[in-house]
Amino acid sequence: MANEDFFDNVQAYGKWKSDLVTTIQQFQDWLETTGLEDSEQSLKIYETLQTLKYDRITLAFVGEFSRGKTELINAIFFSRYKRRLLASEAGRTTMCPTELFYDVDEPTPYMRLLPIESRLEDTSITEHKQNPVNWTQVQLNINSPESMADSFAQITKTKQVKASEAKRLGLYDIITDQNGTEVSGEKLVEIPMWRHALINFPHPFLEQGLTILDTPGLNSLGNEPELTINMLPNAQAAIFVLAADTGVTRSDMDIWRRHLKSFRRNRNNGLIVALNKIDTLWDDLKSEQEIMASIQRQCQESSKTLSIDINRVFAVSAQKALIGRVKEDNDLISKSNLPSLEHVLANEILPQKQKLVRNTIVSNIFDLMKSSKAILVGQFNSRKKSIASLGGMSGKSENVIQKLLEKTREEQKTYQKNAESLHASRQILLGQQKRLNTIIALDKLDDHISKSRTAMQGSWTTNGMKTAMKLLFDGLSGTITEADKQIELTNRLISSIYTRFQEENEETGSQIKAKLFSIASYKQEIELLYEDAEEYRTSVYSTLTEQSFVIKKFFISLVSRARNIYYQLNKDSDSWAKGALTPLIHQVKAQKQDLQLRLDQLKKTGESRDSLTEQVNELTKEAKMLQRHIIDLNAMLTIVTTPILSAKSKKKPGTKSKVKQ
Ligand SMILES: Nc1nc2c(ncn2[C@@H]2O[C@H](COP(=O)(O)OP(=O)(O)OP(=O)(O)O)[C@@H](O)[C@H]2O)c(=O)[nH]1
Ligand SMILES: [Mg+2]
Repeated sequence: MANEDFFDNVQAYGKWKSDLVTTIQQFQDWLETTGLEDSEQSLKIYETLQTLKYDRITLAFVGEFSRGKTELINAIFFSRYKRRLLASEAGRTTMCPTELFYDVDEPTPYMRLLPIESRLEDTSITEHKQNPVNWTQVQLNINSPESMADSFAQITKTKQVKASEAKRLGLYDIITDQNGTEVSGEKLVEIPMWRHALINFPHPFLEQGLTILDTPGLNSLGNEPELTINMLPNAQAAIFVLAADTGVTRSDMDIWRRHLKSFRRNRNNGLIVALNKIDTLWDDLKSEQEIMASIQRQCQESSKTLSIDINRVFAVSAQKALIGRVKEDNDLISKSNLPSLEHVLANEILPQKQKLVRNTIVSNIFDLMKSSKAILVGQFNSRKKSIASLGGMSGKSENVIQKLLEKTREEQKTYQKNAESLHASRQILLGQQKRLNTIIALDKLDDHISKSRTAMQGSWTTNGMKTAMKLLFDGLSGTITEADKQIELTNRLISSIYTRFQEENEETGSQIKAKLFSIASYKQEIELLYEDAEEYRTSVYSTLTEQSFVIKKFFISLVSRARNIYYQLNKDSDSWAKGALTPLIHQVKAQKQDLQLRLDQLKKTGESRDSLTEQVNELTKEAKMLQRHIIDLNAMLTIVTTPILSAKSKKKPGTKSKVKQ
């Protein structure tokens, strides 16, 4: 009994992505063939393809040490290696946060380890990731599970350093002996060897865009603010691991409160609780019912203590599931109950995120396709009309044709006026976008950052940090309010341009809708960041006395997430403003071609009626070709709008697969 559901779902997502990439590439070729290609569209297509290529779903395993997080990862993802791949032992085992993923730009498997000493620098882990030279690289031999397990053992490595050094690294505040007396700075203490581990590994799940984040227990979590401020809030799903033999302890609650806040705030979306080690409750002297009842009781207690729906709590045994899968013992796997956790992961947790990705990508590409389709349909209709009118023209006098020519020239003048006014509107719009760019420029953010940094100079203390944070967030919300006003103006301008266009072009105009921009989601992101930061700030001071170090790290993580939000806002608003009038510009271009075509025909007819049949033939050929292009585009539209077929939907009898095979 393998974890088929989970596997199928991740596979289905991967297949959906690769079909979509193929279709988007076909669309790019199609645009070239039909002559509709332009640089803005190409850029949007390129960005969408990049988003798909680098899209990742992060599933984090969080919990106090020794609850079985790593054992769960081994059982869910790596049982096919028929051994325990990642080290899982009694006591503290995983010494640094570990990300397992597939690096699309670097197919050779590797493990990169960031030395613990890097904590002394003002560089965030996110920044370090861009620069492999700062990491110690270990090649992985994926054909030998033994050698891989050996390499992965690095993650558990510690080393002995003087207490003063550990303190300098911010890993301990006051170091005391068993009697509670402060130890001398010369005494040797044990610290993790690495600060962070990256494992690039061609596992089918990881290749489909899944990242697994294994985290160490409480102390290490608190020591690396970047985990709380950046990595965990950015994960799409998390499994909080408890153990049946300990119940919910105070430190479990601490982690739940401090590190899973982003999920809890979101009505526990994407969050699952694993009550692990239920095998410790198995007892040959008790009946099956008694054991079940005691497990059920523990689940209920945990659900109540954590205020999470009981359906989100899964009593499992990671260890027995792993043994069961290694030994192919289906009864044991089933008794471990891991398949039911995997089922929810596969059919509810992952699809939530997949839907989000799908909605953004599909809406981008769908709009481009619809706008192109409208143009081709317009061209097709105009050919049809021309064919009909040419048919009636054979008996017409020179005079009538002359009149028609004049009428078309009049239309051409109106078109010219429309085109000029659209061009002028575009210039105004670009001017407004420039103003928005100035308001939200990254340099401006850097200004706020440096002001708040200055406010802290020399006082990396609780109060210093409080003032600095206030300065930073006041600056950020001021900018957002200013940007909001500017966006409102631009939205109004765009709406009025579209309304005018629709009034002037009754036939085609009504099919195109203006796309407006909203800053609400970025504003919310900033607010969430503030909440996370406040929570971290107030909680960390009660546990650490060596504050300046953690505050520094905390500030760096905070700034890094704020910069990401700003960067995204800049990128999205720019791409929106640049593309806001594209559908209208396309329509106008199509009108121009149409008018020119009609003029040419009338001229030819005026010169000789004999050319009529030839013209009709030519137009019929063109209409057929346009029809073929439209049919091809319709097929692409169908693929783009096809839902991702989950394991569940695939298994329904009689369901027809819509995904292109
Ligand atoms: N009986 C039993 N033991 C388990 C189970 N899962 C894990 N363990 C054991 O518990 C110990 C800790 O497991 P780990 O997977 O290392 O725990 P962890 O949560 O990753 O701990 P850290 O890495 O230190 O944060 C190991 O000895 C595991 O074999 C289980 O389901 N049942
Ligand atoms: Mg572990």
